[in-house]
Order: sequence, then structure tokens, then C-alpha cells
Amino acid sequence: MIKRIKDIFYQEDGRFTEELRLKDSPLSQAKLPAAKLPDGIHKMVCGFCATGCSLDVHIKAGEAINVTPNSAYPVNIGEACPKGWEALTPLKADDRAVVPQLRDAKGQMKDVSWNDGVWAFVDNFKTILAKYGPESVAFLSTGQIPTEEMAALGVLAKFGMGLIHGDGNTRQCMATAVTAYKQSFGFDAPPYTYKDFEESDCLVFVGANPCIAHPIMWQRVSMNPHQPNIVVIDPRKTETAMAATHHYAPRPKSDLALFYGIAHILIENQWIKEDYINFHTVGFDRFAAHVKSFTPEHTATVTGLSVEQIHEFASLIHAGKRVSFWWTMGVNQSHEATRTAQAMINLALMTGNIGRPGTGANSITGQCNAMGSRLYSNTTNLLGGHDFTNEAHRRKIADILDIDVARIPDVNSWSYDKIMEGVASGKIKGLWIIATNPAHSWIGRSNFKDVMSNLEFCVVQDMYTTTETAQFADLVLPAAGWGEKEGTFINSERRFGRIKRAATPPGEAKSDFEIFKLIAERWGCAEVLKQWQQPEDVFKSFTLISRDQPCDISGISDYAMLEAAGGIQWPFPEGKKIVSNERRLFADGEFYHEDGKARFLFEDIRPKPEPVCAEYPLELLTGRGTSAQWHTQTRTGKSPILRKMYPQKNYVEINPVDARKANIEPQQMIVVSTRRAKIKARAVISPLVQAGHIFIPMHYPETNLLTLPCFDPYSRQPAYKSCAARISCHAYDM
Ligand SMILES: Nc1nc2c(c(=O)[nH]1)N[C@H]1C(S)=C(S)[C@@H](COP(=O)(O)OP(=O)(O)OC[C@H]3O[C@@H](n4cnc5c(=O)[nH]c(N)nc54)[C@H](O)[C@@H]3O)O[C@H]1N2
Ligand SMILES: Nc1nc2c(c(=O)[nH]1)N[C@H]1C(S)=C(S)[C@@H](COP(=O)(O)OP(=O)(O)OC[C@H]3O[C@@H](n4cnc5c(=O)[nH]c(N)nc54)[C@H](O)[C@@H]3O)O[C@H]1N2
Ligand code: SF4
Ligand SMILES: [Mo]
Repeated sequence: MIKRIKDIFYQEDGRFTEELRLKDSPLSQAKLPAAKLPDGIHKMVCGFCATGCSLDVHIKAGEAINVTPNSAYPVNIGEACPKGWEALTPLKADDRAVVPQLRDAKGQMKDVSWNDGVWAFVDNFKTILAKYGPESVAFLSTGQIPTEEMAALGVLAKFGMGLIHGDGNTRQCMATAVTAYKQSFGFDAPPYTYKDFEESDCLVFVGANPCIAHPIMWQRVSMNPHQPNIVVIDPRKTETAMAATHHYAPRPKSDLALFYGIAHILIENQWIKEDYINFHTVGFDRFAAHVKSFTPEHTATVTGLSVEQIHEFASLIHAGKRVSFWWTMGVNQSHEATRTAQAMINLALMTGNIGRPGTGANSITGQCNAMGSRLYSNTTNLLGGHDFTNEAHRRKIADILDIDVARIPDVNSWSYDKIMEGVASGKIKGLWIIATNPAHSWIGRSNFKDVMSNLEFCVVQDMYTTTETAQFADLVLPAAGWGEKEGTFINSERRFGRIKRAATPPGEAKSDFEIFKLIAERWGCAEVLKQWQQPEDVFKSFTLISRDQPCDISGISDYAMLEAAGGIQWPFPEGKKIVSNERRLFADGEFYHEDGKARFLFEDIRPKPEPVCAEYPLELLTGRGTSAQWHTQTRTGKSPILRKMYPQKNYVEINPVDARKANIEPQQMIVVSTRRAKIKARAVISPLVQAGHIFIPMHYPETNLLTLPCFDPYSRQPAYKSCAARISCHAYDM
């Protein structure tokens, strides 16, 4: 169990000592002003997925009463998925965190004032840091708060509080794409614009199920007038696979071999663009030598696809004039994820399918602001895609923020898994968790409770008090959510979009921005945030910080300009006129490495970390279940309408062959086990999963008890999507 907050904070009766009720801080007392937006319709981008649809929020008598999709925005053109339509409902839930709560000496959570809550934060973390050193307190954040809040957190934690380690849930999600792009292109730069969905004549979706996970991107695909070939590579026959023209269902985690096999055929047939390769890339010859052994026959043996399917797939790529490759978690969440993403990048480069309309090696992002986190969370990169280990970069940022350069760490943070390892080994004693729910979503978390018991102080900053992670908190800080605060998100196609305050946060809940300001003041490091009184001040700093970076937005003056333009994609350097609202990268064939060339990167195939065996003969896949469910369901679970659109209880999809073998009837409660845990789940018998595989959606808290904590070596992204499992209809197996 969590150790109690140190006794010094409490009197015998468990109440706070008077010292802590010292001077009230002006910030802690500050009352949030009522919603500022006048009655009428106000557009802002959605707070769920990275598509970044624009929603019209209808305000009457100062409060948001309804949401409809905006019809003029370049992203969604009048459409929204069920989550977007229901965006306001989670704000009104009964379990909203409305006041800070602190665990008392008896282990009970008690309502406290902001003043006391923030004092407890400051005193506990300062005590831990003084006792165990700067590595002993870490933070875990998110891809779901505005970019301005992410930056404020990163600056406060690293430059103000002196923390070294902090990472985000984007590690679970995007780290692979980040690493792959950085290594191949020289910067983390998804090259596409959504218009590419409409302009391609061959779209290849790999480990992506946009019909469920990005439904409005899929709308853009269905607007494609070119009768494109749509190829889906997924071991399951997903909703997207059903809508495709070609579905190839390889063995899970055999994608790398498949793409090397395709490269082999393209090279053998000279179906490559030599000019492009010569002028714009480095390393092709070694890559060609590497894929020599991936003959169609060998590739067929590894992937389980037929030789004919492999030839057909290669021919589709060759036949396409504008071929685009799109990938999501089926690639990013794997033990050899970075190289798999790069294998797709290699295919795009060698066929010249990049920088032109309808082409690209395109990672689709997940959360509404995963892209903001990639650039401005100050976790893996120094603000604005800079490098902590580069002295010139540290100076640039210190000058812009007008702070002492010595405040900026010159080392990189531990990745999420290392932070969790640090908690397990007792190196990390204090943890601050913001807008993520790892007690549900973290991989292989069957021992999560034991690990968390090593912490001396755990702070959870969330919209709700009932999340799985809040149960581990010593202090809960009540946060305003999407729709209750200001800022920007960056969507999947690099477009900055606005969010606004259309509703009043409940009780004393504050925006994360206000919470960070308050903590900075009480910590005694307010000067690091001194230039940032409002979120828009942070945004204006981005225009300076990003200058001369690939993500340069020095040409955007303020929020008003952003809004008038209908969102703006980076880069947007000063002096540039908005000629089109859909811009892609690399049209000139110039990449971000010093020599301007992209890299061919490749490696030998790695064995699967946990292959199936006689005892655990099935491969467990996990992922999104329905378009109405969002992750750990703290938000979507609050909508009665959305709740009608998905199964309430955990379920497992099983192929009829495996069900028959195990004597399992449809809808029967069965036991699913892996080497780490056993769970109960309802059997859904379906040919959409192959024999030998089972699928469990990630939205239920049991799922990640089963998964195997294993990581891509370069990106440290968790490999959520494959481990060995067993099913049984016998309750005694439990
Ligand atoms: N409704 C809804 N939408 C969401 C989210 C949500 O929770 N709910 N979350 C958002 C977020 S943060 C993210 S990251 C995205 C995720 O979006 P997606 O990645 O599209 O969704 P997933 O279902 O996680 O995984 C996609 C597919 O990968 C397949 N897969 C598994 N293993 C392999 C493999 O080895 N090879 C291949 N080729 N495929 C494999 C799975 O069968 C699955 O169909 O969705 C975003 N959108
Ligand atoms: N097995 C399996 N596990 C997975 C995955 C998978 O495919 N399979 N996918 C992984 C992926 S890609 C992702 S992105 C993660 C997502 O995992 P999480 O980040 O843990 O999931 P969420 O439910 O989105 O958690 C967000 C939390 O932030 C809170 N919140 C929302 N808005 C705000 C705000 O403005 N401020 C504050 N302070 N709090 C807020 C919500 O209430 C919620 O508790 O899950 C990962 N886990
Ligand atoms: S597709 Fe994504 S951004 Fe659009 S409404 Fe749905 S959840 Fe929101
Ligand atoms: Mo994600």
C-alpha cells in the first residue's frame, strides 16, 4: 500500500498542521472567471482523437449546451464521429474532481483547499528530492492537454523544480514514429496532409483500423474520386479490412519481413525510381543487399501469406502512380517497431512516393495532441524539437524564456518504462501523473500495485476522482477538461487548431495551466513561467522557439490568425503567405539531415519476445474496440448514448476453430490467461480473428494484466500487440 504522507504534515488527529495553512496564495484563491464566450456558436477542435475535427459548440446563457460538427473546416467538412457529438457529456459527470483531495494519516482521502493541496505537493516532493536527489521525483504526462499546458508543465518540472525524468503516454503511442522519422528524415516530421487520402490511387494501411479509430479520416478516404486500391495489412479482418479492396492478413509481427520481401520484388523487377534514390537518399545499396535473401518464398514462409499475395501486393505498389503508406499501432506497438516503420519509409523512398500529392510514409497519430507532446512537452526533446544535450539549443531556449541556462538539464529523461522500473526499484520515490491513467493502460501491469507501493508520494492530476490511477494517489488535483480551457492542439497532419473555454469547470477545478502556475509560485520558481500569464503567451513563445526549426511557426502571429485561417499546419515561417490550407512536406526532395538526404535504415529480423507454445498456444492481440470507446473510458464511459454503442463488459474474440477445440460456446464466460495473469471474459466467436489468435479490446481494465512488458529497443514503445495466451471454459482455471 501507499505509505502515508510524512507525519510532519498532520497533527495527531490526522488534520493538517497550522503551519501549512500559512499565507494564502493569490493564485490559489483566484476564482475562475465565468465562461467568457458570448452566446452563439464557437468553433474548436475535438478533444479525443488526432484527426482534429472542428466542432461548433453552441453557447446559451454563458454555458455550452450542444455540439455539432463544423462544415467549413478543412479537416472534417461537416462530419464528426460519436465521441465528437458527445464531447460535452463527460464534463458533467458526477465523479468530476471538484476540490483537491489529500490522503490523511489514516489513509482516507480528505477534501482540502488548493492552498493546502499545493503545499502538500511542494513539501512532499521537496523533501523527497532533498533526501534522494534530483532523479527521485518524476512526472508522467499526456497527449491530451493543450500544447501550451504541456510546455508549462515541462518548463516548470525541468527548469523550475529541477526534475530530470518525465515522459508521456505518447511513449505508448507515438514513440516509434518519432524515432523512425528522426532517424530516416532527420526530424520527427509526418509528411502528409489529409488531402492525400483523396489524391492517392493506392492507399496501404498497415496495423491501422481507421474505420474505428479515425472515422473521419476514413470519410476522407471514401471521398477519393480515383477508385483507388486500398490495401489493409492486419492479422484481423477489421472494419477497415472489410472496406478495403485488398486485405492481407499476415502473422502478427511479420510485417518487417513482408516489407523486406516487397522491397526485394520491387528491386528485382527494377520497379524503383533510381533518380530519386540517387539524388535524395543515402544507403540504398546496402539496403538492396540486405533484402536479397527475402525472396517471395522465404517471405511467404515467415508471414503466412501466399507467394501470389506477396507478388500481388508488390504489383499494386508498382501500378500506383500515387501510393501512400499509412500506419498506426499495429506497427508502432511492436518489439521491432522502429525498423518496421522504416521499412515502409524505405518503400516510399525507393518508389519516389513521397513529397507528391497522394503519397508518403505516413504515421497516423492517436490522441488529440500527441503531436503537441512530440514537439513541446519538454520530455524527450527540449522545447520545439530541440535537443537537451546540445549547448546551443539550451542557450536558445534559455534566452527566449529569459532564464539561467544552468536550469536546463543537459541530459535526456528516462523513458516511461525506465521511470516505471525506477519506481519498482525504489529509485523514484515521488510520481506526478497528469492526464493519463496508467493503472489501466500501462503494459503488463499485473504487479502495478506492488510497484506503486514503493512511492512515498503520488500526485494524480485528473478530471475525475474515480480513475484507476487516482486510487493510488496521495493527492488528487482537480483539473478542468477539454471545453473548459484555452489553448491549441496539433493534429495528425501538423495542423495547429484552437480549443476554447466554453464551459465553467466544476467546483474549484482549475485548468492544468493554472495548476502549473500555482505550483510554480509555491515551489519558489515562478520566474521560469514569468513570461506566460495566459496560454496565448505560451503560444507566442512557440513562434520564437520554433524559428529555424523544421517546425517553424514564426509566421503565425496569434490565436486570431490561427482561427481565421481554419488552423495552420507547420511549418509556417515568417513572411510566408497562406497559399493552401493543405500542405505536405518534402515536395523539394530535401530532408532534414545535414546533407538533405533521407536514410535507408534496416536490420535483421528479431525473434518474437513471447512466441506461442504448447501451454500458451494462442497469440493475443489488443487494440480499439468501437468508435464510441476512448481508451480507459474515463470520459466516454460517462455518456449514456455512447454506452449503448459498445459492450459494457470485457470480451474476447475467438476464431470458431479455436472455440470448438476448447468447447467454448458463444457468449460463454471463459478464462483467458497469459504467463502474467488470468482474467474472465465473455467469448465472442468470430471468423474475423484468425485461428490461433484472440483479440481483446484495450478499453477494459483487465486487458493489460495479460500483456507482456516488452519494448522496441530504439523507441522504447511498449509492444502491446502480441503475447502468448490460453483460453479455457473451466472456471477452475481461474
Ligand atoms: N474509438 C477510438 N478511437 C481512437 C482511440 C480510442 O481509444 N478509441 N485511440 C486513439 C489513439 S491514442 C490511437 S494511438 C489510435 C490507434 O489507432 P489504431 O492503431 O488504428 O488502432 P488499434 O486497434 O490499436 O490497432 C490497429 C490494428 O493493428 C492490428 N495489429 C495488431 N498486431 C499487428 C501486427 O503485427 N501487424 C499488423 N499489420 N497489424 C497488427 C490490430 O489487429 C488492429 O486492428 O486510435 C485513436 N483513436
Ligand atoms: N493493451 C493495450 N493497451 C494500450 C493500448 C493498446 O493498443 N493495447 N494503447 C495505448 C495507447 S496508444 C495509448 S495513447 C494509451 C492511453 O492510455 P491513457 O492515457 O491512460 O488513457 P486515457 O483514458 O485517455 O487517460 C487519460 C486520462 O486523462 C484524464 N484527462 C482528460 N482530459 C484531461 C485534462 O484536460 N487534464 C487532466 N489533468 N486530465 C485529463 C482522463 O480523465 C483520464 O484519466 O493506452 C495504451 N494502452
Ligand atoms: S474523428 Fe476524432 S477528432 Fe473527429 S469527432 Fe471523432 S474523436 Fe473527435
Ligand atoms: Mo495512442
